[in-house]
Amino acid sequence: MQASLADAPTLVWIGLGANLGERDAALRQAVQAIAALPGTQVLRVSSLYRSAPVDAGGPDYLNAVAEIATRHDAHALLAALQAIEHGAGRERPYRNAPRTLDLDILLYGEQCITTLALTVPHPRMHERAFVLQPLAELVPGRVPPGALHAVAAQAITRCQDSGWVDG
Ligand code: A4P
Ligand code: MG
Repeated sequence: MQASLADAPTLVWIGLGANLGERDAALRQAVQAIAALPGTQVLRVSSLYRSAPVDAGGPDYLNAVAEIATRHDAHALLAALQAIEHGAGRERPYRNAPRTLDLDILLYGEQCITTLALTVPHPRMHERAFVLQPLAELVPGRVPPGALHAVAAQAITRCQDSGWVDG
């Protein structure tokens, strides 16, 4: 694992979501697990947001966005995030099923990536207030003008500052 790490870190934004189980605890543990990845530092985490499911059913979600610096390439990072999801009991009975933890790579530096396993920027992020609002808190410059207005009808409430990362 260590040998595959790049010399220089890349700034990455990760979307976190959960709508089953202890949602708050799952997101906090996920942030800790990301921070424990080799060559990876969690720089900032947005507030927590409570949001109605979009294109999905089940209970309300808790969502947040984490800003990290990582020396993992994007596919290695995806694999690491999927291992964290698995550790949180994530099951995939059908598309957009309720979940104990979802970790999506929203932005990986300035890169555009299209492979079978990975599309970055995340292909649906600009349709979703639960991504755009926490992302805009951290990096307003990465949210296109008018994008927040376009999703204003989606039900979402800012809960609190996460207080998960010092600074
Ligand atoms: N994949 C491709 N690109 C990416 C990427 N940038 N980041 C592939 C992460 N994964 C990416 O994902 C399916 C496959 O997408 C992965 O194997 C990976 O190779 P998944 O997490 O297994 O399945 P999913 O969760 O059904 O897909 P995804 O893309 O996470 O779903 P969405 O479109 O993000 O929607 N409503 C609210 N309020 N809050 C939510 O968090 N989430 C969803 C999930 C729907 N509605 C929601 C929320
Ligand atoms: Mg996902």
